Order: sequence, then C-alpha cells, then structure tokens
Amino acid sequence: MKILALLLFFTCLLSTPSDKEEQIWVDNFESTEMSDWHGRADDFRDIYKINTTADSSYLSARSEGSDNLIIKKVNIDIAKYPYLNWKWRARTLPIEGDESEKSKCDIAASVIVVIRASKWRPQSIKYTWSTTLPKETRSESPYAFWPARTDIIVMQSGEENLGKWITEKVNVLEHYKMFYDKKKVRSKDIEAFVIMTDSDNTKSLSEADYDDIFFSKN
Ligand SMILES: [Ca+2]
Ligand SMILES: [Ca+2]
Repeated sequence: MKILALLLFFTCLLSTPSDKEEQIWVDNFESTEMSDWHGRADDFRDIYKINTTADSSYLSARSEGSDNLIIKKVNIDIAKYPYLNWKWRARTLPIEGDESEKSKCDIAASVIVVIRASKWRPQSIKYTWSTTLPKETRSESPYAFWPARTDIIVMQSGEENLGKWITEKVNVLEHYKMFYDKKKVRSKDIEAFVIMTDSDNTKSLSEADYDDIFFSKN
C-alpha cells in the first residue's frame, strides 16, 4: 500500500497531547506554509494549496488526472478523542467516480485516518464525497490487499451538496470497533491523516476544499 510506504519516511514521533485538551487539531489551514504535510509525489504543492479569503484560509485541491495525496503525521488516541470533525466543499466531481472499483477509483474529496498497526498490516478508514455511491455506503478500497485494509464510508454523494461547505462529525472509534469487530478498545492511536482529491483512474477533474479538521472528546 502506497500510504504505508509514505509513512515509513515519516518516522519522527510527536509528543502525546495532554488528555486535558478538549480538541486536538489536525489543521485549520490558517498558516500558508503547509510545512507539516508531505505529498505522495513532489508536485503535491501544485494540487493542494492554501486559499485565503477575507474571513479565513482553507485547503483547496485541484486534481487533473492525478492520484497525489497529502499526509500529516499525528498521534491521537481515538479511545480518548473519538470524534473526527471537518468541513469540506466538493466543487467538481470526477466523472463516474466509484471508489469501490479499481477502474473508476476517484473521489472529489476524502479524508483518511491511518490506524497504528503492524507495518505489514496497514489499516485505515476513508471518509468520502462520492460521485456515484449513495450516502452511508460501506465499502473497501479495491487497492488495499490483505493484510492491508482500507474501509470506506460515503459521507456525501453526487451533486446534492456540490459547491456548499458541509460540516461533518464522525465517531472514528465506533467505526473502528465496527469494522474490526472489537467490543472494547482501551487505546488505539491514529498515526497519520491523509487528504485525497483524486482523478487518475477516470482521467477527469476533481476539485474540493477542506478546513477545520480536528479530533474531539465529544
Ligand atoms: Ca481555516
Ligand atoms: Ca484514483
């Protein structure tokens, strides 16, 4: 899995956040540097850019026939901070994109949590804004082969909310327990966060914006 290969380069450990904090930020994109983010390929800065308006700054992605992604190392225990919060706005959907099929595996927008596991068994959960799959679809990435695993949950679908900022909140801990058939989880770390606006398989155009990504206790 390509994400695993990327992760092997980012071996620096972050300090564990204090449990007293109510939120742990991944990014609000108010800095224009993006210095904590790395790309699958060097041209990621051509695809993922900070856009600044009078009110705020946000991440803006424009992917044309590319599968580049960006990844940030984090260290967040989802047993303590189970909720992932973010805002996104899909602007252009890849034509006939279907993230459950290899030949059409493109999405306007996705956020992916990479779960700490054995390096031989990379595990992640991917939340998508799908072109064609209905909301709440559960699927698996066609590019993750056993023992690697990427489960997919479709959050938004098609043009219903195209062009609108949508705020999302998911319980990653509950999704992890559901996908891995766990009854109780005392501790489980997220070790990286990935953003992907993807268009290579359909050879089309994907555009989306992202902002205010954080984990919270409630
Ligand atoms: Ca922002
Ligand atoms: Ca793709």
